[in-house]
Amino acid sequence: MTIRSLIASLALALPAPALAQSCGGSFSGFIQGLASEAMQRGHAQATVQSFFAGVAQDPKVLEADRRQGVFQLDFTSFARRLISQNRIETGQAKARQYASVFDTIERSYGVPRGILLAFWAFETDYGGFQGDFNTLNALVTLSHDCRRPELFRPQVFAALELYEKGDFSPGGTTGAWAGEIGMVQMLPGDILENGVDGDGDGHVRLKTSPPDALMSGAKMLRGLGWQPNQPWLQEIRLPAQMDWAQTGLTTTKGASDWQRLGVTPRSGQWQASNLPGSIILPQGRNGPAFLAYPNFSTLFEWNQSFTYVLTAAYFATRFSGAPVFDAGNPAPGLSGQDMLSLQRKLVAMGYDVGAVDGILGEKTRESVQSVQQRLGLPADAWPTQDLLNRL
Ligand SMILES: [Ca+2]
Repeated sequence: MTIRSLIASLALALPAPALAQSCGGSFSGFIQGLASEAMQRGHAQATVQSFFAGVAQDPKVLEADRRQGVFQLDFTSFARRLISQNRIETGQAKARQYASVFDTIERSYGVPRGILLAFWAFETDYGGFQGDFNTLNALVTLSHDCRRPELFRPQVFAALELYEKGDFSPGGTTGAWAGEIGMVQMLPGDILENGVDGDGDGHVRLKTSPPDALMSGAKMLRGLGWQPNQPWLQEIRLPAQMDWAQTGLTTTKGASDWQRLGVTPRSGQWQASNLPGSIILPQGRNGPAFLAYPNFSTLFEWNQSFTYVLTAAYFATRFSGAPVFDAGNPAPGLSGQDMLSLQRKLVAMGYDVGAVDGILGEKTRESVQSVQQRLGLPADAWPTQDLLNRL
């Protein structure tokens, strides 16, 4: 999980006392500030002291944070890297092994097993690689760092609450560099709010208990707006010509309206005739094509990356029998450097591309689509070298 869920979990944070020192300064002074705030929040001094006793800055966490977002694969390459027959078979075996857990989840939260298997696979390879960063050190390091302390500081206090419940070890809890813990990589604040003791041992153990991790992840997705018994993604076939400006997440239509425009399911029937759907063309009009239903957008609460979310959503469909996607014959994408130049040109023209980061995210896609329209090009939101040359 990334920043989006951090932002979401901010809303859960206790009303904080005025923050004397919100970031930076000497590390030991910073820890003293955290400790006194914890005591103002009502935590016992002895608890606070033992919680922060061994905390240390972790320079590797800062390195990982600075490395983020400099590289992105297109959907087809990313999907081929993350999805293998072996990974699908392992997921199917997990689905059998934990069938009763998944049945309970589907009854209680309406989140299908494929979605959870996809996140379990992508986040930690089904629990195999959960990260070995000390979680408290990671959270405190990122709170002390002045890049976005407001996102991480509440997570330190959430970890303290988990510690009081016996579900966090300052010296022993490890996970991802940004503080996510366990099989599906949840942040302390999300664990506090959504942690479920799925195996009934009295604790929420997201690192070692698949039932705990899967149920907690499902509860979180349900809370983020997942709608039970609704599809999330379906592969489609496109007509040779259509108004490409109608593709993208901002345009929604019912299946019959899409059908009238010549759009059809790649196989079988429409999964929902009564739900609004958006056409997603991750690599333009000659590449893969999907219809995204409302549940698809919920997945962005888990991870902000368009390619990650689409790949996870597609992988999830494989567990309900979807075939290997048709990769088509898309125009080659831009390199990271060219994507940066494109974004800078778009910004200079007055477009909002979000962060100028060399990544084709949702806002950059929307800007590309609109500049394509302005130039009279097929507005499929897929930037090519030709488009870059014209700007
Ligand atoms: Ca448990």
